[in-house]
Amino acid sequence: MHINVNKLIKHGRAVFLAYDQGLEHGPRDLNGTNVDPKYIFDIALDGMYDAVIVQSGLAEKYYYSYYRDIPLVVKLNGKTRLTDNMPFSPTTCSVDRAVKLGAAAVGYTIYPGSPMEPQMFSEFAKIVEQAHDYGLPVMTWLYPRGPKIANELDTDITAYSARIGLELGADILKLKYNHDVEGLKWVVKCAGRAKVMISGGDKTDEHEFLKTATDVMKTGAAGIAVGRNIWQHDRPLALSKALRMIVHHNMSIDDALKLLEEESHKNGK
Ligand code: FBP
Repeated sequence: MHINVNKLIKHGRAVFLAYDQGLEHGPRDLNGTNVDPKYIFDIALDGMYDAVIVQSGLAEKYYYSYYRDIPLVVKLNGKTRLTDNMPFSPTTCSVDRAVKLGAAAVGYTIYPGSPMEPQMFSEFAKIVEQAHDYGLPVMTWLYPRGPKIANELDTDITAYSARIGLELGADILKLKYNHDVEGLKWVVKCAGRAKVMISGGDKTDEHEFLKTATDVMKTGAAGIAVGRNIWQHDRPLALSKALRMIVHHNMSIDDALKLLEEESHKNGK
């Protein structure tokens, strides 16, 4: 079966825009502007993102105006911050429904180290089988959490998570940045032919965010799957352009910061 990863990760590089935080974190992440999913789909379109990632509810109500222009990743599980349960993200959508919604890939979070790991592995195995039968790539969020995980950003743990994703059949791995360029090179090696994308994390200043992106792109990673650092920014399109130039064209941090300034003056967004 041919798995069509190239539709999302062209020439081995990609920038995805993630917007599942309304479920994962709740409205505390949102403001009067970015609370509207249309605002995020417009950033994905105008910012030329390689894919947009949402839960099925947002895909159903908003994606139809964008389906010709932006590949869609439908998240198939999710959880809230309102429970004290052990790290586990229940299924919220089937592969079949994601296909009907126009998905170019499906996404699933695994928490390696969670006492619920066996259940996540067996759910994930079914998802890989079903998605790959459709030729759809599977993107996996690998966020190590559980009693034996002292530091979820530890390089060995991140490398182990990457390997878990590869072994279980994921095509794209979404990992948190371990803040160690040399260590991340090892993580990317452990991921083998699965593509590594690094998540954006909490909103930070634009210099630090773009510097992280340039560091990540030195490691062999495929790109960045970012949410809050873009759509909580007051000039999301200018920042998106700078990010895209770093990921797709190896732009230096100094040139990216210059570009950000120029773009901000041009259109104010
Ligand atoms: P950000 O770039 O905003 O950090 O988004 C990345 C992401 O993986 C989201 O897709 C998800 O909602 C969130 O992080 C979950 O992070 P956590 O489990 O740490 O709250």
